[in-house]
Amino acid sequence: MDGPERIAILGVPTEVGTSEPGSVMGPAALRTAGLVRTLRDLGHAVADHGDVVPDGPADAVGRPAVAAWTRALARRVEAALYAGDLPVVLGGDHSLSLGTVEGAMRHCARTGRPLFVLWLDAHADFNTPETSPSGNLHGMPLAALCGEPGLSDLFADPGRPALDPTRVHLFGLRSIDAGERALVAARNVEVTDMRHIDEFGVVAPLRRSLERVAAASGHLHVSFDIDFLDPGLAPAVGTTVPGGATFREAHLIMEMLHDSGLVGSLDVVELNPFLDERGRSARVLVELVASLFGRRILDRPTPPIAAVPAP
Ligand code: 6HN
Ligand code: MN
Ligand code: MN
Ligand code: MN
Repeated sequence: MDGPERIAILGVPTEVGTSEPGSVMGPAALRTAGLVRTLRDLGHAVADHGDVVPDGPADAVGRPAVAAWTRALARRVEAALYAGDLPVVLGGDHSLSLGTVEGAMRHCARTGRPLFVLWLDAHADFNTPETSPSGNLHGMPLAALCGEPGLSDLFADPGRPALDPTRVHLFGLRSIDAGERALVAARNVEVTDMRHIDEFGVVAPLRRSLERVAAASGHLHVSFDIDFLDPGLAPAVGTTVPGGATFREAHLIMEMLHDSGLVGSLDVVELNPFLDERGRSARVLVELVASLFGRRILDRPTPPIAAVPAP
């Protein structure tokens, strides 16, 4: 992202991955809060492609429904990237990232660029059907993408190559279930938890991650779960966890992501407008997405990585 982008907006009104209804309204709320207009005002060429339609019967539930969304969205994201667009996917619960990341993986397989995933979330979303306490699929997308057993039926091709878990960075983690915790450690997923952020801030861990992506000429997919933010700032989510990111932390992350020029695709997920207070969570998300796409206070670019002390 080093100038005006061609942005493809894709709405994914689904809540089949969660037991709390309401995130089906997420894409509409983000549009109502002015996401498209805001990105256009920043000078980008924005095409709103409307809402994705899942493959298969409209009344599917459970895993077949998640699989239907995954298939449809993966195709749409792959096509957008192939066309040179930067897909911005509006959710919808976090199970939709199965489709976004799968689409980005197929694109990266074609271009030969490695895919890196920055997962801004209170949760790890690395449960399997074995480890999940809730059975909700929005708690499992990363495990499925990384090829953990019991989830391959969610993809069009059950033999698809797995996402490399060592290229996944969990950022903002503060709620993790026992089984997924063991799995995250065993797979060497990179984790910046809230304690780390409290002790060292967001800059050092994010810079190191971005340096790694840059050195590999990678495609960075950012998956932004609204519960990464503190519930006092963004209450509109069914899985709030206290002690989330402040506006200033999140804002700085977005500015750094913009300046990196590395973001190739974005999900904004888990907004549940039914739980919002006069639209404020949706508006906060629009502000943050604007910063990721180049809104800035002054023209002060991110200083070089050398300014951050090594660990
Ligand atoms: N999310 N770990 C819990 C579960 O049910 O597996 C919560 C998952 C939250 C999902 O953040 O998208
Ligand atoms: Mn560019
Ligand atoms: Mn979450
Ligand atoms: Mn999540």
